[in-house]
Amino acid sequence: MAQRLFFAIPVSVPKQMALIKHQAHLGNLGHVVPATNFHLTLAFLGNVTQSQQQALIERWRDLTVPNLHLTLNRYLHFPKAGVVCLASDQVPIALMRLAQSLRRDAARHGLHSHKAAFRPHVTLYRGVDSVVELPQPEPVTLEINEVQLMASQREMGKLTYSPLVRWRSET
Ligand code: 3AM
Repeated sequence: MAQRLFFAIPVSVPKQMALIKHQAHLGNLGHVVPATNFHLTLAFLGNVTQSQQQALIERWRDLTVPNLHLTLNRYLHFPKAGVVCLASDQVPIALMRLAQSLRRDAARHGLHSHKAAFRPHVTLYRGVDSVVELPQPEPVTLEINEVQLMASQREMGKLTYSPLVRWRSET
């Protein structure tokens, strides 16, 4: 059976708390993403079969995770996706390279092919139809030291994410 997979960076509990404060500050813009679902997507892979998944994990067995900080410093509304996120406008080169490598590998192996450039963000709301004006946010700095291969499932309308594999940075 195929699973919907993506590579993501997890958000620590203290940073989840900081992001909840942003949701409280912004109010009722759309469906509030629960804190346990906060993540920063590096590469969306789409539906992946068991054999594709095994091959993918084997190819990325030695994935090197950079150890760095990323400051999320602006709200973004992606109208097509109907989401509001806290995003970063300065992407560390090591993070950009990692996202690009994962995305290139996915496209090369018949998985999802991203058209838009990597723009690091954490989604705070889904189902946002229209946004008038978003204020300047209080920045949130994430510690990046882990990458997860996540499975996304929708059960009775509820979206849940489960980590299948975790890679941690060495330092
Ligand atoms: O919440 P974010 O944006 O970090 O947007 C989806 C979500 O990331 C993205 O994959 C993550 C887990 O679902 N995603 C879903 N469908 C997508 C698509 N067709 C997609 N990204 C690009 N293209």
